[in-house]
Amino acid sequence: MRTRAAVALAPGKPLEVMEVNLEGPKAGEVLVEIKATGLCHTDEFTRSGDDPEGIFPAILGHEGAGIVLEVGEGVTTLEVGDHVIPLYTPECRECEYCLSGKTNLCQKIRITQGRGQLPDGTTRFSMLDGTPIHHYMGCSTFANHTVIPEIALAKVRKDAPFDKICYIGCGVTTGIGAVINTAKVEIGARCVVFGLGGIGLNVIQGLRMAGADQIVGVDLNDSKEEVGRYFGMTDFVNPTKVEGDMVAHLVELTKGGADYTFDATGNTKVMRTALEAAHKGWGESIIIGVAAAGAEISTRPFQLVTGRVWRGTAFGGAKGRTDVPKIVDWYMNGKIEIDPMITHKLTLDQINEGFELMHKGDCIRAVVEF
Ligand code: NAD
Ligand code: DAO
Ligand code: ZN
Ligand code: ZN
Repeated sequence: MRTRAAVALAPGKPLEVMEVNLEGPKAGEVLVEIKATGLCHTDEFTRSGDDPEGIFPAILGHEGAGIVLEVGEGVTTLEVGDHVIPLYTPECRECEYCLSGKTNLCQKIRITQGRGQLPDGTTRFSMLDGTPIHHYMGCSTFANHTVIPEIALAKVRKDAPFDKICYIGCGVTTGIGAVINTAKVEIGARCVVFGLGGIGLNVIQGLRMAGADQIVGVDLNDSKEEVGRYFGMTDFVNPTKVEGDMVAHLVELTKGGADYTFDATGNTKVMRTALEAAHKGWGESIIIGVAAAGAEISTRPFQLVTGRVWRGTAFGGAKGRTDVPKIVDWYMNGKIEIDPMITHKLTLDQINEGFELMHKGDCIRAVVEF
């Protein structure tokens, strides 16, 4: 078949919206009509050419929602008409990682996914002249139709709006999951969140849901205070306005250090501040932000010797096929909010405007609707 897609032809270039060929699903694969997709910083990281592992040409996008149009041979858990959210972290439920009970990093299709291919080592997308187009994070949601392995699709309820639940495919789950699955925050905790963007605001609403007593938000941009407080932030700190040492300021504000801190900036200096603002003896700091290629983190080892813990989280530690449908229920039942975070809606033809919006302070999430 043919479908319309925004194709990343070369690093650093705007995406080009065009017709592409799409082969039908092979064994274990599913053809999905994408109804909406969010634009995430990881797409921009690859589009811009900053990602040294970026492969071109490719159809980017990993934060989508859509409908199953066709299933390949052997697919048993999905049928035509099901509503689905693609998962860049699949859940096969049979690999060593899935069975460990210790991680969400399913490795079943890891190697081919990293090469921009489906599990049989080929692509389903190609240009009209036959040149293969790579898949991206196993999802490629910047296309009206895409083919995705069955193990990388979460089946969700049919009454949930695509233009909101697509955000659960990355930002919402990453932020809330970092609180619930990775940090396992307890009622009454004191917490600090660095970076009040599309991820950090979801950390904040996760902390409110977990029953944290103090939720300090830190951002360079004062305009983030209002939206942070809306989602449950109790204190706001702009580091440019703090006189003296930022760690000392946060330790005093949290009465001895935070039980949990979260980096949602991707800045390695912020990651160090986050670790050192955690409470002596038990404070845990969770790295969510993806730092620039080749960047390294540092602190004095004595920070860890004296009981602080550094952890990282991918996709909020969520096992997608199991957890994503529950998060969709939380949204539909009013337990979490998504609508105020979808600040911009675009058509596929406007997708490059979405990447420009991302660099402006007033955009939390831009969503393309097909
Ligand atoms: P965003 O740009 O929407 O938000 C970042 C926020 O951090 C902005 O509000 C910005 O003003 C603030 N900020 C920047 N530098 C700061 C500093 N030095 N001190 C305080 N605040 C600062 O980005 P986002 O979409 O929220 O993503 C945040 C990070 O999470 C990115 O690095 C992204 O790649 C990463 N991410 C990780 C995962 C994962 O699974 N671990 C998933 C998705 C995104
Ligand atoms: O299993 O080695 C692996 C790869 C897991 C990829 C997880 C990526 C999470 C961070 C990227 C940001 C997502 C938008
Ligand atoms: Zn993302
Ligand atoms: Zn697995």
